[in-house]
Amino acid sequence: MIVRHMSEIINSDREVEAPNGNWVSRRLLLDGDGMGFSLHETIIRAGTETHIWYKNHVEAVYCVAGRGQLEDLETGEIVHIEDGVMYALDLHDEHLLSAEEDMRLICVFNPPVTGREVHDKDGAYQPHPRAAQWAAVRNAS
Ligand code: 9YT
Repeated sequence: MIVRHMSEIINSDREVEAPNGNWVSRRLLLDGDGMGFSLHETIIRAGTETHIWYKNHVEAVYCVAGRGQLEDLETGEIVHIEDGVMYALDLHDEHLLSAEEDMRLICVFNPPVTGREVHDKDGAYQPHPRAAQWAAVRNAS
């Protein structure tokens, strides 16, 4: 069993700050933990807007505090985010994520994030080293 407290994550290698300061990600579970997903608590800072396009991952996000919105850049759909809202980027949906208040989000990635990934110029994380294997698993389900 793996047991961790957030106090062990903060100020460790598992705490990753966006270079533009828009968010901080506290990575409770990573690829090396062998769970098949990574589990993060992310704080999206109030007043920020972030372009995100996870071409190489799927992500589920559950908001437990704060308020903001997501704009789907393909469909134009606006999703209002607050405590209790979950969204899943099952189609690698390109979007803008903005926060009116600091938002506390619980995020799950597959393939798992491996360490200290931050967004590239397109808003993506680099592919997992065994991305093809993970794609085969997802396609089989
Ligand atoms: C919601 C979202 O994807 N925010 C960006 C950071 C990401 N959740 C992470 O790496 O924790």
